[in-house]
Amino acid sequence: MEKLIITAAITGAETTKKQNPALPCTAIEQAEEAYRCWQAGASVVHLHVRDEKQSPSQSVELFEKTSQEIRNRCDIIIQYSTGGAVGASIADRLAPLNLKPEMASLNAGSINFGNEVFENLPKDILALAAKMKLDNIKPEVEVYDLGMLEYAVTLVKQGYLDQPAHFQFVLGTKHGLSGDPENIFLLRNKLPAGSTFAVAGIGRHQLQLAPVAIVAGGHVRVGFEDNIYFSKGVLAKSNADLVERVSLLAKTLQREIAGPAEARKILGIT
Ligand code: KMH
Ligand code: ZN
Repeated sequence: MEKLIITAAITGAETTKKQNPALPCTAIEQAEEAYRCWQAGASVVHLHVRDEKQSPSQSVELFEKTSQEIRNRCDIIIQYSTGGAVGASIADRLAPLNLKPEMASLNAGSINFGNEVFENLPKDILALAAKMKLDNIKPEVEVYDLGMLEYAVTLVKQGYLDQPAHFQFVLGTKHGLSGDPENIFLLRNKLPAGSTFAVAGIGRHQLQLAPVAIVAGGHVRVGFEDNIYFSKGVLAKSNADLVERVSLLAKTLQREIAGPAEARKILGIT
C-alpha cells in the first residue's frame, strides 16, 4: 500500500475562534499551525484565508502572504480552497489560482450546506478544472455524494480532469453522504483505475473514519475546518494534535506516512 498522505484543513471558512480559540486566522498563525502540522506528519495543508475581522476571504494578497509564510517554515504542499465560503463569487474563488499553488480543491457539485446552498454550477466546475489544467495545479475533487462522484468520473473520462485523479470523500455532512464507514467503500468502488482518494470525516466522523481510510488504502484529512474537538466535549488545542493522532493510528496500523516529497510522487505533482 502506498504511504499515507495526511492533509491538515487548519481553518476552513465556517469555524470561528469563538467555537475554538485555537483556530488560526492570521497569516502568521496559519503558517505556524501549518508548520506544527507538518512536524506532526501532515504533507498537505488545505488553505482558506481570513481577513482582519476573521471573516472568510478569497483575497489573492492574503493567499500569497500566507503561502510565503508557510514556505518560509516548511515544504508542506499548499492546497488552496476554491470552495471558499458559501456565496463567494466564482471569480473570487478562481482568482487565487493565479498564484499557481501546487494543489487546489475542486467541488464536484452543488449541495445544501446548513440552511444555504453551496453552489457549484457545471460551467463553474469546468472553468475551475480548465484553469487548474492550464496552470498545472493538481485538483483534489471534493465529493459529498455518490452522484457527484459519478459526475466527476465523467469529467475524467472526457478529459477535463487528468488521470490519475485525486478525490476527497467528504462524509458526515448533514445533506450529503453520512459518516457510515460503508460509504468509503461505496465511493472507492466507483473510482477510475489508478485514482487516489482521501477521506474527510465531519465532526465525530473525523476520528471514526480515519482508521477505515487508512486500512482501505485511502488518505486522511483532519483539522478544524471539519472538526474542532479532540474527544467528546473536549476542544482540540491545535490542528497538530489531530494530525499527530492520525500519525499514531497509521503507525499502529503499520502504514507508513508520506512526507511532502513522497506525497508529490503519489499525487503526480510535478
Ligand atoms: N466552505 C465550504 C462551503 C473547499 O474548500 O473546497 C466549502 C469548502 C470546500 O470548504
Ligand atoms: Zn475547505
